[in-house]
Amino acid sequence: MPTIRILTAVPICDGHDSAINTINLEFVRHGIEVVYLGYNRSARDIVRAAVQEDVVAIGVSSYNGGHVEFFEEVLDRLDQLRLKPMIRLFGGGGGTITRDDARIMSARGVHRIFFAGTPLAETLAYLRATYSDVVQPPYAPSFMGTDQMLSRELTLAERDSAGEKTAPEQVPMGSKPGRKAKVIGVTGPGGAGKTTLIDELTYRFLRSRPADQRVAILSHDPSMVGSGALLGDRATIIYSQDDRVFMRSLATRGQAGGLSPSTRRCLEILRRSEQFQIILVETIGTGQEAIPFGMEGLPVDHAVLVMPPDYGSRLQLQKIAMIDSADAIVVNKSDSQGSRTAFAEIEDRMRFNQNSQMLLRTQANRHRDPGVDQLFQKIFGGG
Ligand code: B12
Repeated sequence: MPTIRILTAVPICDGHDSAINTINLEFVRHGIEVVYLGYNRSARDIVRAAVQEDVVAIGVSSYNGGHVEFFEEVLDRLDQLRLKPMIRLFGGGGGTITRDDARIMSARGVHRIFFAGTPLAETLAYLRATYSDVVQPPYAPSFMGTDQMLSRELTLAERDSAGEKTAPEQVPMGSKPGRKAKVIGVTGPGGAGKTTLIDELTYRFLRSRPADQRVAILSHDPSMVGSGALLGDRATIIYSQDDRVFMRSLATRGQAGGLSPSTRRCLEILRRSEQFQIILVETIGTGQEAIPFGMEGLPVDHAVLVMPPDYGSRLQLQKIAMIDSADAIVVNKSDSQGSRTAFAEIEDRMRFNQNSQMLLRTQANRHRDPGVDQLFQKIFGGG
């Protein structure tokens, strides 16, 4: 049975995210993969993300009172992309969505509204009954070159890698091996700031490169027991809301080491699409033994290890395998206590390595950080 992948979000001018956070977790606990876009999101952002993530449905949690118009705008945008029948829209908003409103919304194409007091089991049963057997077929050639087509190729590759049923047609692998995109792998322990760093690098790419250049991001999150996953990096990577960015979230689906069983194929599809100058691959938070990139892992042009300053004692550093193979090691959160010591200890640890690695200090959570500028210059290179 295909894994159900949905996208959830809270509309623009709305910060009521506690309901959707609860609902997301319930879905994930029951095997659903949920791409969470966050709160205060426009209809345009929601539809762009739904396309790139190739979800079967969008769930919107709306409390700001503008639900009739907002849901309609989402549907209109899906319609413009010829996706309205394929990606369904459902949601809730407690007592702010009345039954009369829901009737209007339903007449305009909203698939289901959940009212105040609905048991979570009922929302889950709806997902299972409606989306369990949806097997997305490849797109018709008229979609060639669109993000829809590309993201469907990724879906088929993901399903094929997981041994799931795919549509009867062959799983496409893009065209010829094309112009080379530069591939940058970003890894490191959970909480080091990888996602924020990627957001800042993406911002620099958008700002400094010509408007016809695009960047792709393949981001990973861990699958939970029961095989659902909360794919939440889009909520942090705010520059993924730019049309020049194509972002896809992958769950690890039981594979150890930081990547997913389909990463290699997905990367190849992105490369062969010839749409991107740069492809960023972000692992989940990794452990000491993980070497997700390089000779033993996914081939990349540059492997970046992001370290938090609070890794523990100096002895811990001896055990982190990626320190030996990363091209760049970044000590992030350089404003935190201990970052100078961390920098010195890692520098010392790197002395034993034969290869020419670079060590940088960054503070990715502030704009215009000179350390991030330096990293960008070194690994993205000239336009
Ligand atoms: C909690 C809350 C807050 C918290 C929000 C915390 C957070 N991070 O979410 C705080 C205190 C911060 C807050 C602030 C505000 N709030 Co407020 N808030 C509420 C409150 C009390 C509960 C909403 C809630 O989370 N319910 C819990 C969920 C789990 O249950 P539920 O709502 O019944 O939803 C069910 C279904 O609808 C369904 N569902 C809901 N969403 C989805 C989505 C999907 C995909 C699915 C499948 C199902 C589903 O699942 C639930 C399960 O049964 C409501 C009043 C109320 N009783 O509804 C006001 C309410 C929504 N807030 C209101 C207002 C006005 C505000 C403020 C503007 C107040 C102010 N002047 O500052 C601010 C705005 C903040 C912002 N940035 O947007 C108004 C909105 C009025 C309107 N739209 O006409 C309400 C209705 C209160 C009122 N009666 O005036 N609020």
